[in-house]
Amino acid sequence: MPFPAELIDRMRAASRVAVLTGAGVSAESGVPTFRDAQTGLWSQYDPTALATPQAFQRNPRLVWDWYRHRRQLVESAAPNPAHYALVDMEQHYDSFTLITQNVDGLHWQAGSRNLLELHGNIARSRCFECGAYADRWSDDDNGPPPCASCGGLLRPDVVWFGEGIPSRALRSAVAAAEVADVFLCIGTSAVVQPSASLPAMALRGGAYVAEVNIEETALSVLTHCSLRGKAGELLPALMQAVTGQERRSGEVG
Ligand code: BV8
Ligand code: ZN
Repeated sequence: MPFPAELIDRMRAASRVAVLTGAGVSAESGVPTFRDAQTGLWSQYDPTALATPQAFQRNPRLVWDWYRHRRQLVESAAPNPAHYALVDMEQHYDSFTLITQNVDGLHWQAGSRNLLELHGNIARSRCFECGAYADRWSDDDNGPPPCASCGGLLRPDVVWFGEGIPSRALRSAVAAAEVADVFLCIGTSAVVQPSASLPAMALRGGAYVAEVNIEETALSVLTHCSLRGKAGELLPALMQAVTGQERRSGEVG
């Protein structure tokens, strides 16, 4: 695919690159995006209504089981060429920050390390009462397991709607966006705040802002260029156009 010359020039000249990813970057790994119609039992629920502390307090077992279902989906998923192209990008630039809204852990699994997980990670759980982390728990059918420290209920270590983003991660994400030479928005509907404000911060900081998405989003009009297509296809092609090297797909590091 021919990329806009200015995108290639800006990416070749850049020393600081920041990337914001959303659920679309994991779609080709078979992980349903947050707004994809939920399947089976979960099709009757609005995810934004389930991903709240109120929903957990009202029905801890329902919310826990929803995350158990999503954890199982993620456990059978593997990083796709989009994740690996972002690992290449991290190794190509002196200063690279990957900011993700995803909670599936696939960026880390692919080999990304300068990674900010703004919304947490469903592979981890912590106590709803005392906040103590649990690195393992009984994964049976009895709803949220008890906290080993205080007996409270375990919850997924994700940021729910109405909860604050971890402040250190958010500060680092804002700092990276404000100084970026190039800011890429990959596979996000750019609806959820405060993540959705990062591209505008990058623009204000003078960054060249580009988007990769299969459809137009609220962000598209803000960007210098909005590439229509799948992240798993466009990102490897973009990195090849910028560096002239082809990645052997699936190789980490
Ligand atoms: C906070 C974890 C304050 C849980 C998630 C200001 C204005 C308006 C609203 C607010 C505001 N400030 C706060 C709010 C409220 C709220 C909010 O933004 N609501 C929205 C619905 C309007 N924000 C919050 O509550 C945040 N907290 O600000 O609190 C505060 C401050 C201090 C102290 C206390 C409180 C917390 C937000 C975090 C919520 N948690 N996830 C879980 O996952 O279960 S967000 C969740 O939704 C996901 O993590 C994800 O980030 C988000 C969905 O967005 P996307 O990732 O973009 O996914 P989506 O499905 O929408 O889109 C996928 C895209 O991919 C599509 O565009 C599609 O076209 C594209 N695509 C698909 N396939 C491909 C592709 N693209 C490329 N290739 C493909 N193959
Ligand atoms: Zn506890």
